[in-house]
Amino acid sequence: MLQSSKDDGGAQAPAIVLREAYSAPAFWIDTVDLCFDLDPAKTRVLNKMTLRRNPDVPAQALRLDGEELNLARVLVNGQGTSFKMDGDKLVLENLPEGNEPFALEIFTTCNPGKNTKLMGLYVSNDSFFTQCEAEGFRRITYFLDRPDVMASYTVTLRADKAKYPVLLSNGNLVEQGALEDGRHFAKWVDPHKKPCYLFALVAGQLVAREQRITSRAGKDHLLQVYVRPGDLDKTEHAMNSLMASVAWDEARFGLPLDLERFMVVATSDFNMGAMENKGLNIFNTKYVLANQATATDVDYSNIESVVGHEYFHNWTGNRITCRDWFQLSLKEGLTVFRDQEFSQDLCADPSARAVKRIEDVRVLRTAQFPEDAGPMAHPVRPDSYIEINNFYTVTIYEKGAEVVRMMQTLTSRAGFAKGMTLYFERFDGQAVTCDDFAQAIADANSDSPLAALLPQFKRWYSQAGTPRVAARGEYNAEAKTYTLHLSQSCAPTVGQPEKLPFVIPVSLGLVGAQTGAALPLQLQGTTTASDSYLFVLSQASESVTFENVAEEPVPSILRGFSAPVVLDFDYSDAQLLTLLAHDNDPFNRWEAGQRLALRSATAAIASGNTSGVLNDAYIAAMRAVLRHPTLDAAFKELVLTLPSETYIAEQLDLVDPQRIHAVRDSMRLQLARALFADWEWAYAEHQDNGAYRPDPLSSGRRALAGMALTFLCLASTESRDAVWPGKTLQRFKDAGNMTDRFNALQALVSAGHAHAAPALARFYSQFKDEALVLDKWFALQASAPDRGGNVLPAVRQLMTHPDFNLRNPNRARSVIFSYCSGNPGGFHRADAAGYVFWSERVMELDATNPQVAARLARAMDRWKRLAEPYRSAACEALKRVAAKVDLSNDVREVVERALAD
Ligand code: B3K
Ligand code: ZN
Repeated sequence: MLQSSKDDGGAQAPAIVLREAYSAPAFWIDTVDLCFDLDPAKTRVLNKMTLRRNPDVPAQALRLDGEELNLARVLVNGQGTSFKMDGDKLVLENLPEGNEPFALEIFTTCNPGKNTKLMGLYVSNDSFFTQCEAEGFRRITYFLDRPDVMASYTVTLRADKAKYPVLLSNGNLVEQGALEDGRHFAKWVDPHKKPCYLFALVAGQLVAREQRITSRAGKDHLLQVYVRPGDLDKTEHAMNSLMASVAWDEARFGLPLDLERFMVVATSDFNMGAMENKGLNIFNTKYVLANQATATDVDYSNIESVVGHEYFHNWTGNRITCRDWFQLSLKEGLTVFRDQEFSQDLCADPSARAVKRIEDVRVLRTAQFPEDAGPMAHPVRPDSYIEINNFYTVTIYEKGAEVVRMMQTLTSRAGFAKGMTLYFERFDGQAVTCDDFAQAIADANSDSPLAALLPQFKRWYSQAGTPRVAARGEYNAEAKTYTLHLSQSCAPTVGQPEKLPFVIPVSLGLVGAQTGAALPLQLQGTTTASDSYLFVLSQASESVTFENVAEEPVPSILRGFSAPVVLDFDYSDAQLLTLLAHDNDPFNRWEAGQRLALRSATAAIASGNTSGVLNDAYIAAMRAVLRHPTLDAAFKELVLTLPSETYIAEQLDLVDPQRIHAVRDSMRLQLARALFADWEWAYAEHQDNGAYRPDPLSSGRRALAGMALTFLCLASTESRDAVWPGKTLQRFKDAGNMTDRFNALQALVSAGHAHAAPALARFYSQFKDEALVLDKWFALQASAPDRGGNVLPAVRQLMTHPDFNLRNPNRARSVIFSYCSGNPGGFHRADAAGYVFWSERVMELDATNPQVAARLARAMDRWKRLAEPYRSAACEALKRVAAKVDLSNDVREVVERALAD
């Protein structure tokens, strides 16, 4: 289906873009002078460029990208010229010959008020915003819309002064003033060359929190966070996060802020989280606005990492950008790695760092591993795509970050920093490739295993799929040696039937099986020992032997999750309990608990017996963790969280979502009941009465208290005991911050207690004017545990609520995605009604916003592993969507890949 051929209707099938087909642009655009007359119904754009032919490319016509534009005029060196249209492209054949620069002037209009795709120039709440990455600039003017064309921009904005008092674009404000008829203008010059995907403008009624800072080098900068009037009291945390980001990049990588003014603007209509436009980041309000009354600890921490992420793009992405979109992970993987490191470095103690690492790995495993095993599997550097927006994936972002992390592991923290310095020395101001990046890191570390194995290491960029590492241990009690045998494999993925071995850094430790002591690791043939050892697995199978191993060890393998692989080791329950109690690597300590729970879950799913799933030893171990005198509360909360339904499903060849749901529910109830007194203790012990602070320590305490409340409500509701539900309702009413309030509400909803309905009603009336809080209210109901099929009717009802708005991506996600992707027990219905709902919503959304629709379409990625009757019903729903005639390329690519053999 994916060939570029005519289909039955005679329409052109979507074109496949191939990485191998890259060729340099035939023209360079050196300068761009844009003048906007902003009007929601008809915005006029005058685009004056200087171009020159690329001498390295044979002479040819200029083919400019455009989309949904009305073309009024084209002038070359001030003269009218002939042009033609080839589909959406504007083709100019009669351009001056030779390599001299020439002027091209293009005048177009567009309709931002009708732009429901939220790509290009659009209107949100009576203000103008832009989103150009990946290919939105062509919806603003005709251009070479590709990241390797970098130009200097001057932008003049003109608009009605009363309606649009604030006029912003990239760079520095050089001039502003009044015009006739109540209009005004502002002129901006960006001192840095940039690809057009980093262009931005904003115009509207906005107010800013401002902060002046001085860099280490003594330069002054102005930081601004723009929001709607009334939201200023929610900008302090974003500003603090921005200041922390500026300081961190200077301290850790020697990368200073390169602009006099750095602006962040929030909008409530945004397709994703945020966008790193040069000097003018545009954010979803969800990742800017927070105060303790409206935002939870999780919101605070997301804001910190997204503000960091976009800021770090200023160097990794903006100063050095991607040659083409296949190199997307060059900026995204690296920048995710940087924001992860930033959040970890902000943690005061090692256990909080470990918590962040575990959270990141949880995302990787529950979202990226399934992607790697499903129909949309692609390498970190893909080889082809139909719609690039479909490739802003967890593979490009999170697996890409793991690849960069492995480079750091193989070169050391200091070595990696040296590599980054070399990368900027070589490529600052250029559009480059993933190969260029890896080469720079390796060249700066010529003695490292990365340099020795670079071509093989780069298979992480070219081969899709999650490798599996199988390990087996042998202890020789007489010789006091321990040998670990490791082998690797990787299942075929779409278009890649055979895989070659990867370079896999395996961080190792040994824990005494009897004593629980950390055993020193002394590699055979060496004389020194250390607490852990980095083994670099590069062959299909290899072994490593340690000497002077005093007692039989339990191996602690893949410490800190040193590589994005699945580890198979046939641990006994006793061994896992030893690691859970004693491993000094917190990641593997957590992992041991997850393995134990997973083992019980899969056994119960196989046998169909849902009672008494967890054994006494596991429960005792969980009690010991919960009551542990020194472990951090956030870490305890992670250990006591059972593996998610999605993660459990990933371990099975045949997935019965209802069975998984029933087993996990029963495990939760068992934990609630067996540890009832411990949960009461934990709740009492983790109350904070001081001022609210969203730091890791206090948010960990709130998270554990919230978990305790959830379990207490659950057990009490089942046994019809009114005490804890009553206390929870009181907590909900009295809470001094949104985290505690929402945790209490969630506890009542997830227990299905009668107090839930009045609490939800009260919550709504209290927060009906807070859009982001209403999103939580919608999402909580759409992801509530299903009881007798009640969630789907509730979701349909929510869609008729006066505050529901399909056009607002946050609201659509809070209801539709929360149900289809976040509520497996409610979604996978034997009567197929969940899938019918999904297909209706995908088609409905596709008509206005294909990008958001294509995200929703991904909810069915793993349909082929479903048991009957789910499998056939899912297939039918996919076919229904695929059969729609005017489907976008975005959704078509996703559903056709899902249906392909
Ligand atoms: N670079 C943007 C993502 C753009 C998505 C376009 N479909 C945000 C980020 O990763 O920082
Ligand atoms: Zn990014």
